Amino acid sequence: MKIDIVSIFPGYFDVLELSLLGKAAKSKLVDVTVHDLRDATTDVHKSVDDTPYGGGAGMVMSPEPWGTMLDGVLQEDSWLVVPSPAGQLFSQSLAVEFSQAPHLVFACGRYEGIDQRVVEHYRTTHRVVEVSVGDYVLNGGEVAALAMMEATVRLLPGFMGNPESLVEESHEKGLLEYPSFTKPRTWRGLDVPEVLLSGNHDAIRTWREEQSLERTRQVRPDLLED
Ligand code: 6GU
Repeated sequence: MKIDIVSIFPGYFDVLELSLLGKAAKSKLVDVTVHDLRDATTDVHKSVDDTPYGGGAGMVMSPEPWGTMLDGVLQEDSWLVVPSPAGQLFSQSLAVEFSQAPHLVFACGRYEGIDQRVVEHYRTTHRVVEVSVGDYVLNGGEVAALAMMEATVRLLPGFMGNPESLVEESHEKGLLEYPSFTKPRTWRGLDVPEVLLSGNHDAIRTWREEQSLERTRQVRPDLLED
């Protein structure tokens, strides 16, 4: 899979070298390129933003540098992902969809966002998704893009040593994951649940399903609604 990222803070993505994603890049599973939006500006100050029409606080990113940059980066089969607190909520199912895309382009805005005509324009030629990573406010799309990339790339065939661990984990079945334990059997007076030592695989599976359901009921009852 090919991923391009456009940002005014390309240094944010240096962490990709250290993380799991670095492994994926080395093994040629993904090919990530980071672009500095300021390279698409034409004025001496390399300005990328301006005051909002209609007034109000903050600055809005100008459409011109975005248009110049995205015209160069987008291919016919690219999906344009625009991180935005006003987007649809990112989810495991969207990560699965992203992992099946041939080319993802993340357009990371700062300030009060990007002039909305950029999304409107590219919607006429490409699949464009405005995505939020949760109901809280970040300063820009960079951290959100990193989270979405990590969730996506680990789903690529060949990324996981053991693909079974993908099936069992939180959210893959719409429930939270059951609790996990390892040695020692007793730690600070706390014992590992007896059933996990029983060797009875049916009993273990049933216990884990119950724990998953109970955790979800306690912490995320909204996930049980449908
Ligand atoms: Cl994608 N961007 C920003 N700026 N804030 C957010 C977000 C994205 N998702 C949640 N909050």
